[in-house]
Amino acid sequence: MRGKIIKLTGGFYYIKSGDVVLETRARGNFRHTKVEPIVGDDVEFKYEEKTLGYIEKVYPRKNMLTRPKVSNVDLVLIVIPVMEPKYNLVIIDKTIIQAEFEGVDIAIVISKCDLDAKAGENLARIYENSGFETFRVSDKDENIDSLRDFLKGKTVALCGVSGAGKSTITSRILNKDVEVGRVSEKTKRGKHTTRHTEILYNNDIYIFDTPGFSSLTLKIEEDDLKKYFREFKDLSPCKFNNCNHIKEPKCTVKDAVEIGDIEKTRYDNYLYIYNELKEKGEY
Ligand SMILES: Nc1nc2c(ncn2[C@@H]2O[C@H](COP(=O)(O)OP(=O)(O)OP(=O)(O)O)[C@@H](O)[C@H]2O)c(=O)[nH]1
Ligand SMILES: [Mg+2]
Ligand SMILES: [Zn+2]
Repeated sequence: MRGKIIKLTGGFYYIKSGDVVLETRARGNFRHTKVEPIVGDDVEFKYEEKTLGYIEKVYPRKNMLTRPKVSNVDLVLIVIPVMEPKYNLVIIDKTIIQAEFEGVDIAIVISKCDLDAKAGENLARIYENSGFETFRVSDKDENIDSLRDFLKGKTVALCGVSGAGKSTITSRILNKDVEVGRVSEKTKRGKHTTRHTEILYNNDIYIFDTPGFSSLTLKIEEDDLKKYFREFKDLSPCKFNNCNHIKEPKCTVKDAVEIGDIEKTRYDNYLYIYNELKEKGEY
């Protein structure tokens, strides 16, 4: 039988095949398939009620993300809460870099806009000006319809810290109940309510609801970092064609930051991440 892995938990794969969801044991699958099956994989499997069966083959993947570890994704939707928990734009930009590196489309959702509409507008402006489709939403149904229209026909992976509102958004988009957590009063952090990655779906949208994370290690060279900032690309060339846009003279990126054509926070994060990658390379 052919199907799609929609969940991995407690040693079982859950495989959607047509309209039914069947369980297979995760143990031993690796031996049959050579590659470790992950959520999102289209697979060929043998099913038997008594033994639960096993996966025989993983069909070629369109792509594979490392954080969350999922495959066959059309769009990474990065969720940034205006507050509770407070966003960290360095981690957001690292998440964007990782998705750009993996070659998957990206869109941005600013969540919890009911808590601070002004902050929502400011955040949205940063990412719109940097070339990303951006939505401002809240659990009061603000813009949920236009986000749903945008997601139609897509398989979407949600990314963002614990408590950002990923499960809430999934629930609103699909009109389904999804377990939602709380943000701690004391620490203002999420409680890692979603523990495993699971695909939730309706007729025409598949959403990977994923556990939140609070750090990300990039495995790229600092000299390649500039390739993953899309707003650096539309400018006329710098004086040096290997310009890293740091201290080099006649740099059009720095000029664009100066006159406000490139968002300062994005450029500052670029410098920060560049230095971090450089230091790491010096061990
Ligand atoms: N005020 C407000 N609160 C929201 C909104 N969206 C979500 N919340 C609250 O934020 C908390 C966390 O929401 P979740 O949807 O569980 O967040 P998550 O990103 O799935 O978190 P993890 O599963 O831990 O990664 C819950 O208490 C939600 O009720 C919103 O638009 N406005
Ligand atoms: Mg969740
Ligand atoms: Zn430059």
